[in-house]
Amino acid sequence: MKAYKLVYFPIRGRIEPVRLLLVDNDLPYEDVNCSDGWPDSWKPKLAFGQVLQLIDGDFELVQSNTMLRYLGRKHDLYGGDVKEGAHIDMINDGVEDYRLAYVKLIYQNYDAGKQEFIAGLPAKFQYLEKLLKASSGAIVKGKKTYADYNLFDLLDIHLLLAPSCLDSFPTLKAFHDEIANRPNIKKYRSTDAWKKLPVNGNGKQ
Ligand code: 0HH
Repeated sequence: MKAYKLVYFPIRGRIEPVRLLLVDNDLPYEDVNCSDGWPDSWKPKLAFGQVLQLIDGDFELVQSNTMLRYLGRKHDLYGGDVKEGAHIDMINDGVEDYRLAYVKLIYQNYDAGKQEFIAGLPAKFQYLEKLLKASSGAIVKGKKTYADYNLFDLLDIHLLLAPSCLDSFPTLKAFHDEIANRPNIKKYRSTDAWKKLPVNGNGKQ
């Protein structure tokens, strides 16, 4: 199979869930660093002037959640019927809401807002805990979904911000542990290159 190309800055950022999906499912990809020549050589070529971008042969996509859904449809990670697909989308949209709040904290209000943000996490995570508990600890019971990787990454970056944030959420903690320990993902996350990769573009995490 031809390798996907992932165009982005050398950070985890919004591309990490896409990378994790590809890694876990043995789908080859190569990273293309857009720092060289940013913005002049890149912005005019990108549909909304922003990365990330996925290149699949002659097909180019931007928008991180669109990419996840595209890969989900292509590689059987979108549930078994329209209702399962909608359930997966619903959780992914919830993850996006929580990611936007995190991104706002990181880039706009880190020092002044961190403690209040952390204090508000249980009120958010209780919903995700309940949703996963209702499906035996998964987004869809017994199936991998594209949203697994987005939820995993969301939990992962929040654990960096607040290491005890999942202590009261055993279902979310088990979900995070299970994905972190899948062989391909464990190997990918154990490399020096991955450990050195900044989480966000401003060095905060
Ligand atoms: N809705 C889009 C999506 O989900 C949002 C994309 C987006 O915000 O795909 N793209 C940003 C880059 S992600 C962008 O293109 C934020 C990370 C910024 C890190 C930059 C520095 C890294 C240095 C190592 N931003 C550039 C722009 O808008 O001109």
